[in-house]
Amino acid sequence: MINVIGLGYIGLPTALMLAAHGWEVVGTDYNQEIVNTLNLGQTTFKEQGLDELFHAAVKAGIRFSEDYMKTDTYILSVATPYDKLSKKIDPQYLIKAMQSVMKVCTKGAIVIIESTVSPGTIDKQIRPIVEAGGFVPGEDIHLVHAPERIIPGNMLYELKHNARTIGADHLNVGEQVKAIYDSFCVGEIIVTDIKTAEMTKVVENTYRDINIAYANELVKICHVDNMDVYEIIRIANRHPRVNILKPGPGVGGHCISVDPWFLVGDYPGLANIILAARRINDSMPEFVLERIHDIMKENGMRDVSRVGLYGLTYKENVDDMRESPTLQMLDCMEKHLCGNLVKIYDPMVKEDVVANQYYDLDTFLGEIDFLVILVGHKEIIDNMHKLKGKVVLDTRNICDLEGTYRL
Ligand code: SAJ
Repeated sequence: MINVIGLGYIGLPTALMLAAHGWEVVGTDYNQEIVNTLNLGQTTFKEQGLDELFHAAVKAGIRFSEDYMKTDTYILSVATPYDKLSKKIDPQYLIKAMQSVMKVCTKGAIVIIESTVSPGTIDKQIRPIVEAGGFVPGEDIHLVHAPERIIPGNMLYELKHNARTIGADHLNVGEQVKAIYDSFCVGEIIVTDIKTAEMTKVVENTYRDINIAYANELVKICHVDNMDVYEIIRIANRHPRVNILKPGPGVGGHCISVDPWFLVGDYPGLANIILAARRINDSMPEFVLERIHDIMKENGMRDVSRVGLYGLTYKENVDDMRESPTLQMLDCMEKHLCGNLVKIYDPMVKEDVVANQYYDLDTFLGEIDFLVILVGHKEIIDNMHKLKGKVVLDTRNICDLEGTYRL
């Protein structure tokens, strides 16, 4: 039996996938609401194909509980937030989960950590918990790091097709864990040591952050001399060895905007490009605000309440708002007392998270003259024709209406 601990964005799909592929699975979460919702037959977040997989897993016998199980295999996919001040990882949930596992597990158990951690965390913070439990790590209890790599919006496809890394102390344990993932994953599975697996995961997300920062820096450079950054990137990317990512209003989400800080925090003075990239990406929400201000001026607009921000989530077609550039923009706007005046709308977010009400697209568009597209949800792409006659600032380069402003 596999006990998957932490039923969030990663743990839930992983647990469901395992159950749908023949494993006996119990999903555990300390959050009673999540467990209750799942036990009532509903999923807890939106993701392409998740509901179908959920039903298949339920049919296959998956169970959900607040309790940890006595078994031989655990997968830990709990949140690993970072401390905004120190910019270091905060492993409190992982530590608590590990301590709870130690109370129920027996000799020979394998504990697979999927949560992203900064390099060295498992050695420094998790091994001692195994020892405190009266076990010898690597002999009685086997620690494994199998960092998740799936992208929100296309999680289930990537869970099946992406290559994976498995870090273990002993090759035979790595191979044993590989066999578990092999049951549903057709991608390559690479077995290595734990620290290499930890570092590789952080390096991947940092690479993407740096590449996006380059695109965002180009936006600012091109803006000075009125050059078309999108055309420049499009042509540059025709070079066989160039692939610049897309500029945007900033980098959000709980991964790309967080993981690079682990390297900055642990290697100050060395992680220089990484730090510069973080700063560039973090400066984008303010850059967008400056653009809004300039465009209002150019069009003789004064009334902030006729400005509408489209998109609250950190990226398109997901319902996750963590570290979202729009929320960062609203923070800056609050300082200028206009954050609660602008209209905000996001079809993926059903709760009233900011001062604004929830609108449908038509009502929202009816109340504004100036639309700022911050997230390229499918809904807005399908309804571009409704934007005719409005001033539009498109931060995602998805709108082809004449006269549209871009970054
Ligand atoms: N973004 C841009 N321009 C781009 C691509 C993204 O501005 O060209 C922005 C997005 O709008 C978003 C942020 O960057 O605000 C991050 O989005 P993303 O789609 O790049 O990545 P995440 O955070 O959804 O998922 C990443 C993935 N990592 C990599 O691609 C290296 C995923 O594979 C990881 O599993 C995930 O982080 C994670 O959990 O670590």
